[in-house]
This record gives sequence, structure tokens and C-alpha cells, in this order.
Amino acid sequence: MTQPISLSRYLVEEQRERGKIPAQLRLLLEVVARACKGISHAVNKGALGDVMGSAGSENVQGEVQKKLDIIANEVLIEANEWGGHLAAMASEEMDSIYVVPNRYPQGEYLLLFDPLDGSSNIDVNVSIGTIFSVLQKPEGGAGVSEQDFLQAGAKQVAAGYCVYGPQTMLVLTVGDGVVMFTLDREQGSFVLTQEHVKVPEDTQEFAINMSNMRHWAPPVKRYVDECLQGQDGVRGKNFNMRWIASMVADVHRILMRGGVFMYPWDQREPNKPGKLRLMYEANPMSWLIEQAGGASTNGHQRILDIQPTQLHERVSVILGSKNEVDRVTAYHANV
Ligand code: AHM
Ligand code: MG
Repeated sequence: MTQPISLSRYLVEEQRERGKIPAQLRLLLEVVARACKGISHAVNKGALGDVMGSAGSENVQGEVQKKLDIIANEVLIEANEWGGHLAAMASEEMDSIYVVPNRYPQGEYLLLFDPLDGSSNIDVNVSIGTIFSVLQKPEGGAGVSEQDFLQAGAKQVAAGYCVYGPQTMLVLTVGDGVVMFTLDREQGSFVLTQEHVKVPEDTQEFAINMSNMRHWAPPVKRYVDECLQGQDGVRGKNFNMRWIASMVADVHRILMRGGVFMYPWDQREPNKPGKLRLMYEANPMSWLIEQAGGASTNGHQRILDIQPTQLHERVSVILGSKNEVDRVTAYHANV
């Protein structure tokens, strides 16, 4: 029987054999994984711990924070601030960046996260997750500022998510494909369960919140209309639909079996480019999808090429199976 490969061993071997992961980055990823284990534990407790329901506060985007949003945020900060691998962190749940306090050494990396994505699903026991993105602090310049974070997604040095579902899984890229680890609760460690993850180029499954259809722009409406026509329509095949309302769970399904995920701009809030956040939701997910052979655009350009201008910037997202993403993007060409 082959020995299971733990996340720690995978990272050490990647560092040793491919020189892919510098020691500081390896430490960072181990710490993020450890924090995710803690979050998984809190999520699993549910009503048995004091973790359910609203925290009675709002985040910078004006969204009500759940207790678990705040717990997950604190777990990630406390786990990461003292190790010497980070200069600063940014989170969906914090207005501005969190600079590593002076009492700890400062590292060269920047960590961004959505501590608990899909939080509308917390209280109904549906899969949720933590999304993270790692950037290198630009060279030169003393201290660290929000400006240092404003780098295109193509500059990420690691990205991933942890999904808290029937299994807790950590999905990771360091630019060398996508690997998946499953939490072995008896051993307390993440174990490698899938390598060479590949998103099929074609799919017959799409994911979008259909209740917003009347607000969509014509290219998105056209694409979904054509899918709904099924085998008698222009696409000549039937499509299935899924919408979990947890991006982590929807993207995980797409990594496992293909599909296209869309959270496009819509007319409900015409001044916002979309609902999802570029730097700690769309960028890490887009890199994972691209690393697995899929594609990700905002309808007009590759998401990873977008130069952010704000930490909490929003973006329209179309990602997944390459041929479908290319089709939706082409429909935007003349708009
Ligand atoms: P959150 O970060 O506040 O949880 O919001 C992001 C989530 C995504 O996980 C999901 O794709 C989307 O919001 C669902 O939105 P909606 O409820 O509008 O369908
Ligand atoms: Mg989110």
C-alpha cells in the first residue's frame, strides 16, 4: 500500500524537487491549512457551539456579518501574524489591511482571504469555504501599504480554498497545476487525494442565480437562453443547472466535473461591476481554474490581467470550462 502524502510532505517535496515553494511560502501555506482546520472545527460544531447566527455588525461592503465570519477571520489572523512569513493581511471582513504588529518579525508575503465565503449558507448547513490568495510584497519601500496589495491576479504566488462540505478539502495551486487534499480528522492532517486536476473544455452544466435574469445584460441572457433551449435550440444539447450560492462549492464542482459559473454585472446595482470581490474571491478562483485548464474572464478580459485599484473592488465573473467561457466572452464582444 502506498503511504498517504500529507500536505506537509507534499510542500516539502515540491520545495526540494521543483524549487517551487520557498521555505517562507511553505510555512505560510501550512499555517493557512492549520487555520482552516480550526475553522472547519468551528463550522462543524454548528448549534452545539456558540457560532450560529448574526454577529450584529456589518462589513465594509454593508453586508451583515455572521458570527462564523468573524470567528474565521480571527482564526486566520491569529494563526498568521506571528510566524514571520507575512508583512500584512487583507480580508473581506476588514475595512483596511492588517499590518503584522511590530512585536513580530515581518515577512515578504501578503495574504488575502475571504474567511468564510457563502456565509448565507452557514445557518442552513450547506457547504461554505475559505478562499485565499498570496502575493509577494513589492521590493523596496519601507513598511507596507494598501498599494502593495493592488497587484493583478497573474502575480499571485499561491492561491486556494478550503471547502467545508461533507468532506473538508483544501485545494491549492502554486502555479504548478491544482492539487486537492482531504482532511483526515483521525490523523488531524490534510492528505493528498487528487493531482493533475483538469476542467473538461466542454460542459453541459451552468451555474448562475437565475432569479436575477431580468437584470442581466444581453450577452448573459443570450447565453443562458440558448442553454435553456436544450437539444432543439442552437446549442443542440440539453444543459443542467446548479447554484449552491457558495462560490467555493460551485467552483469545486467545476474543478471536479466541469461547468461554467457566472456572477455577472447586473442592473440591480449598475454602478458596481458585479457582486464578487476581485482580490480575494475572483483572483484565487480564476488562477485555480486556469491552472486546471479552464478559463476566467469578466466578459471582456482575463480576470487575472485586471489591475486592481481598490482592495475591495468588485468584478463580474465568468469562469469554468474553456469553450463555454470563450463563448460567453465572445457574446460580449460587440457590447
Ligand atoms: P459572501 O462572500 O458574502 O458570502 O458572498 C459571496 C457569495 C458567493 O459565494 C456566491 O457565489 C454568491 O455570493 C451568491 O450570491 P447570491 O446569494 O446573490 O446568489
Ligand atoms: Mg465571499
